[in-house]
Amino acid sequence: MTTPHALDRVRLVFELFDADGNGHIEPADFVLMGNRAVAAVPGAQDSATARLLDAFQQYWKTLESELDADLDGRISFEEFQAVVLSPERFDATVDEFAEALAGLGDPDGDGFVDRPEFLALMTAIGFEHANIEALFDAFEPVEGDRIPVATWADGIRDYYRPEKAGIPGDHLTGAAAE
Ligand SMILES: [Ca+2]
Ligand SMILES: [Ca+2]
Ligand SMILES: [Ca+2]
Repeated sequence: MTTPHALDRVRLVFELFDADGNGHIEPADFVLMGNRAVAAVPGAQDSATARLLDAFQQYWKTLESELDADLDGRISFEEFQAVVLSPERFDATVDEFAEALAGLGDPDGDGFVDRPEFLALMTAIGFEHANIEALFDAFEPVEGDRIPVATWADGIRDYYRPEKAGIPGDHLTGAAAE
């Protein structure tokens, strides 16, 4: 079953993926998002940057093959909503995306994502500042105001599972000041 929070997330994810805001998800949106994310972490390793760009490419290819029902090379919101019907078809893609994004947030490779990198990356992807801060806090940062890379990666995976409820990622939908 999906939950109201999950449906909010589906709408938000669609709007985020439609990075140029033209009402459809297309390859250009993923290029735009990838470039923004990479620019957000100037100190990132080339390998981490390349991995994220590949993950974005793979994400588009999976969306296209799974959801482009009318085969016009782009995903409308109607088409996108089918993502909730069988989210497991996206598991491998989301998994790699989650690892790649969280990994990019750890440029010094110590296994932790500091708040500034988290803020920069999530802002680049299109989330609102207050929501990002609330999400970071919900991940219960440890000493040094940082979170384990794995915590963030798990959070991304949960976020893309429509059946999940009461997760930290809910801070990304609606008002952040709860
Ligand atoms: Ca678009
Ligand atoms: Ca289409
Ligand atoms: Ca780090």
